[in-house]
Amino acid sequence: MSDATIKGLPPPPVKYDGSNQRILIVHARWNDTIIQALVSGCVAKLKEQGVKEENIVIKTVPGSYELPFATQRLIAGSQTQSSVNAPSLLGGSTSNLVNLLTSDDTTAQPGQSPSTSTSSTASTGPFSAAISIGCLIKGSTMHFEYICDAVTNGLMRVQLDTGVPVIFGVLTALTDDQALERAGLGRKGNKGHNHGEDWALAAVELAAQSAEWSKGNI
Ligand code: RBF
Repeated sequence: MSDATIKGLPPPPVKYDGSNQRILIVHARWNDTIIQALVSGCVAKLKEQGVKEENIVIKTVPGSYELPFATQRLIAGSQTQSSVNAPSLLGGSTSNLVNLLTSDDTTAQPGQSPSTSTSSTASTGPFSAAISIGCLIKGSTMHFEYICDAVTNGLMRVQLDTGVPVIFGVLTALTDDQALERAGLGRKGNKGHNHGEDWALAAVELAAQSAEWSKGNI
């Protein structure tokens, strides 16, 4: 029997270049096995699209309910960080500018993860896109319904309010097996597919397109 399906995402029309992008991943820690697989798949695919490891910033929150707040605050924080680090052409001294241009400190501190590196190749620009990752699995109370609703609406609000694309990386599964299969970890002869990979592609695509749209290139 054919298992062909009409569902799903076809490959993008062009390969988008993530080499100038700074991407935020915020993930919940609930349902850790699923989350770890989704985040790994997402990071690997971001790198395949050219995003530099040092420009992938990973932050965590306890559960999915915390994702909208953390995503919004981190996007705002990256905009503050960007303006604090921008060289001032009016007030800054020439020697500061020269130092900035000639600085060759590209070494991360020992034990530092790429995302917290102070390497000068790491961007301090505002995030080009955010990927908010969580996994909700239905239990016996109404928590699932309320959290799914709040997180979905919250993340949509964050992207529309900030103008920064926020990718909806939240699995809303009715069973453990549904969640495992959507993280590429299925255990019933069907490994499924790691949706974290798709979220990475969506982030790079939206970041690239949004940057062009902002310049009036439609
Ligand atoms: N967070 C998740 O990310 N996934 C879940 O499946 C999940 N289930 C929850 C079930 C219950 C009964 C409770 C109380 C919380 C759950 N949370 C879950 C945590 C939630 O997103 C949040 O971290 C806490 O409610 C604290 O705000």
